[in-house]
Formats: sequence, structure tokens, C-alpha cells
Amino acid sequence: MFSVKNFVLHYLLLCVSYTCGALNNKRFPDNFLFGTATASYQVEGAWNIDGKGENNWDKVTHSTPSPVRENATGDIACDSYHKYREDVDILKTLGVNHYRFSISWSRILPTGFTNKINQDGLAYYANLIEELKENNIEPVITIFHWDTPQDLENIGGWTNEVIIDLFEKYAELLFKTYGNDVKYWITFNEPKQTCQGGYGSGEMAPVIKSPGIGEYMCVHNVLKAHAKVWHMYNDQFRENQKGHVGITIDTQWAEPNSNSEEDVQAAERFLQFTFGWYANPIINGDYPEVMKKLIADRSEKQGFEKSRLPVFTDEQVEFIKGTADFLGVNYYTTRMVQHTTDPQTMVYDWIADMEIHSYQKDEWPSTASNWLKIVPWGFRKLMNWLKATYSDIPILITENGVSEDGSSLEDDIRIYYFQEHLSNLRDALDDGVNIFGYTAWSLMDNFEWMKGYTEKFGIYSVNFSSPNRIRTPKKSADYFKYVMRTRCLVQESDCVDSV
Ligand code: GBH
Repeated sequence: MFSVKNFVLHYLLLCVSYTCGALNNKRFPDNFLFGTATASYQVEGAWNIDGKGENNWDKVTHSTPSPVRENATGDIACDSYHKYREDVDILKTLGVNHYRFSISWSRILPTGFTNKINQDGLAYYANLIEELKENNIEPVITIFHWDTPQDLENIGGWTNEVIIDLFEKYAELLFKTYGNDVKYWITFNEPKQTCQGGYGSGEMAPVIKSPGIGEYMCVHNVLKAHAKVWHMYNDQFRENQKGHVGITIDTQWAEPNSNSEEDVQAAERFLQFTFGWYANPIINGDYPEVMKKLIADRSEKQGFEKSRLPVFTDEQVEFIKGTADFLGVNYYTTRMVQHTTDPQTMVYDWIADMEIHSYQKDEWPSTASNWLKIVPWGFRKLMNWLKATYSDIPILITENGVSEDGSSLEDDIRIYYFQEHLSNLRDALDDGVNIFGYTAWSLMDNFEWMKGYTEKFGIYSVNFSSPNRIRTPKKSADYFKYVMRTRCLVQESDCVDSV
């Protein structure tokens, strides 16, 4: 009987013992960056320590009843606020080139406003950055990974345009304080989760359900805030600090269900609605045409006076266009996409607005996360789509990884996942896609949002019942270390230098 487990084990026998011919055996270029990632709310803990203000995830995890599995919170999480030195030691042992982490806005500005700056919060990240630099690890900083100061959330969070200037002020403080030591800044992590999750479907903090309206308003403000921060860096800091400012966008790859023109277009529509929603304004200018037209048409049929998708003025289009020095991309999985015969014309939400049907194939290997099936070839296809759609903008893979249930440190499934995805990534370099680094999600098991601690993405395990939050390497940590040392996915003797 064919089973995923046997398949994985069989594959591992072939590939972990380094005799697998199908994997790309070219070395990654010397200047290609390898690293791991975390995010503030998921690892720091210390939610009310040393002057940190409350944020939207504190609020949601402390609410009763809690929407989070097992009522988990990030109150302590991995306690990285106290254990950052140990984290950096681990990164050093692994041999990473860079570490991607995020800054908690309310740890630095407890209310989100600049009237009160929390010096202890500023010191925490200064120490972390210093520790990284001393160990030759490049900090890659996400300015916002979903944790909005609660005082701003109370007044509408990302749906209130007041937040745009406040975000700019917050970013300015970061550039002023840390900018000499930081070369890579990411304004937002996955704005789709903040906006569609936070204010559309309500599956993420602040858990507001405003499908087809709140989610579009949120993105409008996020894009304006992103552009403001890029311009501010460009005008005031770039010359001296010589860094790069980008944004991280997530999408699944959309594979057309057939070669029919209708299915091919449906898959393209999925990518435009998911990725182009952000990338098109930032790189090509304005929302994708297909989004503008479809949402306007549907809004009209639904009796709205104007499109539910807000409109940028020509001036705003120009201001937002060209505001990414690089693109951060998070890839985890793939969906099959087909034309739908039921466009649900009267439903207004982002998903219905796409007018597609999508699913994942049963035969794709499953993981501990119900949304994450393992489809490595989707990674290469996505990379090629990015090149075709956004030309040669430099790409940093800011997340890629897989979950298991934590029952064993022998995480063969993760080794298999990394090996296959990195091989497809190496193929994409051969295809001429301009990718300069890869970041594994995650350095360690952490608070997996609404799933609490039940889905583990770490290459290090964390014992959440030990007061000291003991970290232990999983088997995949060894593999990742090997890859970073050799820049090679297979047995070294089978590796060839890149040309
Ligand atoms: C990333 O999101 C995040 O940047 C990171 O913080 C996170 O830990 C990591 O991936 C792993 O999830 O459970 O069916 O409702 C990836 C996008 C958004 C995908 C939330 C899963 C929940 C789907 N994720 N989504 S479901």
C-alpha cells in the first residue's frame, strides 16, 4: 500500500543517504544568503514586562472564550525576550548568514504613538542586533509581523488611515536607532493575513469580520504606509545607511486544473488577487486590472454605489510605484485552481470576488497543518511566474517550511521538505530568477497563531512545559547546517560548482 509515510521514508533512504539523482546538485552561489526566521509575538513572550504595551494578539489571546486552540497565548512563548543570547548561540552553531526577526511595535511605542518611547524595548533589540553582528549574522528585520498596538486597534487599526503616519513615525525611529547596523528592512509580513485574516474573514487578530470591505480598506492603508516608509528611508537614510527596504508577500502557487483557457485564466486571477493585490501597486503601479474590473462589476450588481475596492488617485499610484528594493516571498504550498460555474455574484468577500474554484490534491503529502500539503514543484513555478510578472526585482525567500506534531525529534518530513524545496529553488536560479537568499521558517517551535502550540515549524524544538523553555535541535537542524556549510543539497562529492 502506498502511504505518505512510506513514501517519505523511502525517499529519505534515497536522498538523505545522498544518492538521489533527481535533486539539483549544483552548489548555491557563495553570496547566496541562508538563514532562519521568527516573529516577535510568536517567540518573545514578556508580553507585559519592562514597559511593553498591549497589542492586538495579547488582546485576542486573553479574551474569553478564546478563539485560539487550547486557549494558548504568547505571554511567555519561547521567552526569547530573556533568552535571545541563547537564540543567537544556536544561530551561530547552525552557521546561518542571516536571521529574520520582527520588532514588536508596542514594546517600543506602548501606545503606538511616539509620545512615549519605551527605552527598555529599544534596548532589547539593540542588544539582539549587537549580538548578531558580533557573530557575523546579518539581521533582517520585519517592522510589522501582525502585532498592532491595542490603542491603535481600538480605533480601527489598519482600516483607519490615521495609522499610516504613525507607522511611518515608528519606522523612522527604527531607522534612526538601528539603521547603521541593518541592511535589510521588511515593512510588512504577509499583509494578506493582517488584512484578509484580520478584517475580512476574521480568522486572525483583531478577529473582525468585514468581508469584501474591511479587508480592502486595510490593504489600501497598508500600501500607503509601506510606500511612505520606503520614501522616507530613500530620502533620509539611504545615503548613509545603504540598506534595502522591501515587503514580504505570501501566496500559494496556483496550478491551472487543465490547459483550458478558462482554467489558465482562473489560476492567473488567483495569483493576481493574492499576490498582485500588493505587488502590482508596488512594482507595476495600481491594483491589478482584473481585480479592479471584477470587484467594480460585482459591486455594481450588488447595489453598491462604487466599487468595494478603494481607488488610488494617479498621484498615489505614482507614489506607491517602485517602492520595493527587493521582494520578500513566503511560499508553503500549492492549490489547484479552476474556472467556476458558480460565481456567487451576490456574495461580497475577497474569495468570492476572485470567481474561481480551488482545492488541494489528496495525493499530495499532508502535514500537521490542514492547509499545508507538500508541493515542491509549485515553488519553482511560482519563482518563474514572479520573474515573468515583475521582471528582475531581487527576491528574498523570507519563509518556507513545514509543520509536524512534535512527537519526534526525527523530523524526516522536514528534511524531505527542505531538500525538495531547495532543489526547486536551485532550479529556479538556473532558470534565471533573481533570488538572493532563502530563510527557513522557523528557527524554533513557537506560537502558531490560532493553532497555539499544536503545529510545530521549528528546526529546534522548544519544551513549552519547562520553565526555561529548553531548546533542542531536531534532525533537520543538522541537515540545514550541512546545507549552509557546503551550499550543497546532496552528498558533497556529488556536488558541482555553480557556473
Ligand atoms: C506564515 O503564514 C507566517 O508569516 C508565520 O508567522 C507563520 O507561523 C507561518 O506562516 C506558518 O503558518 O489554519 O486553515 O485557517 C503563512 C500563511 C496564514 C497560512 C494562516 C495558514 C491559516 C489557515 N498562513 N493560515 S487555516
